[in-house]
Amino acid sequence: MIKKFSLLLAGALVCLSSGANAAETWRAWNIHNDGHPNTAALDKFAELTKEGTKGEVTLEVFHGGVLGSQPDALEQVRLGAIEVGNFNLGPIGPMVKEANLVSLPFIFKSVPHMFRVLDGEAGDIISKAMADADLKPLAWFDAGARSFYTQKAINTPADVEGLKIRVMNNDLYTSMISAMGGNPSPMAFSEVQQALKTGVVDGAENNFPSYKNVGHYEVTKNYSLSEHLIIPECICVNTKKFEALSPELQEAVTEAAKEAALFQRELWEVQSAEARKDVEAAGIKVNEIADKGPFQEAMVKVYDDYLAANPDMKKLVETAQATE
Ligand code: BDP
Repeated sequence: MIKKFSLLLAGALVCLSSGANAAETWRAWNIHNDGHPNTAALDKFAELTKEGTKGEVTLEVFHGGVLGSQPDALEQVRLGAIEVGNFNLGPIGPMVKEANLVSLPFIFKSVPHMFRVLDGEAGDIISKAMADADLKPLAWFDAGARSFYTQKAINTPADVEGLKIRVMNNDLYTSMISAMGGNPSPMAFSEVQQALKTGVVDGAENNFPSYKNVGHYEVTKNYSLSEHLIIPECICVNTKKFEALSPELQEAVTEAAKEAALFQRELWEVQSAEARKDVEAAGIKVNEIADKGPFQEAMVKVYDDYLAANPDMKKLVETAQATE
């Protein structure tokens, strides 16, 4: 009897350590609420993962940032306390140097250009560096372009002078605002609306869906189309958790992520146009900037300082710039 029991126990241990049949439940972090394209895309990712892995991997998605701020959630995924998240590459830059490429203002000519860079050599280098840092990207989401919103319209870099502008956590963004004479204020996304309302900051910058979805448009009157940052987002997973899956399950989860990303990109196109219309209907003035040249010129110092401090990033920057 004892022998039989120990054999059974040994068998169970082998099974557990190989991970063979152990069904997994992964926690997924999302900062956005209902009505944002990424929320729908993450629900889709969960559905496709369950289907593709035949229930071997189940995702429990936590929307609305309830598992913490983005920098905290990134640390949690790196530690494996949360398995997966939809992250913006902006706050990843301070953790993974290569990912900072995308946070250089005006590095991409357009969203399609950004995807071409990510699909090429530069994208491979960024993906590998992120995976080495336990943030393996499985697919890329569209996050449009970020523009400034403030009480008065912004047409030139001089209009930013003296304004306190909220930015995401990344020194490149503080340099970007300082280069225009503004006062950068790094702050968690969840605090921005209150900060705008109480005048702690004079403005912020984001894409239309985020501007609308969390009510920032209720407390700022002008959205000026500077489009200074085009930052991709990822479905990123803790590398060790991912690699502990069988090759078949890895493939199924990757497929689910890629399909969810295609779904997200379609949704993004429709819903960001809708978000723009909605805020305009609510009285927001969307201000076209006739000439973005002066903004780009103001960023020369940001590039110079950045490359002087990070000479090893020069090649990656050149690769992105040379991508058609
Ligand atoms: C949104 C991103 C989100 C960021 C947020 C921000 O989707 O990941 O946290 O901007 O500005 O567009 O913090």
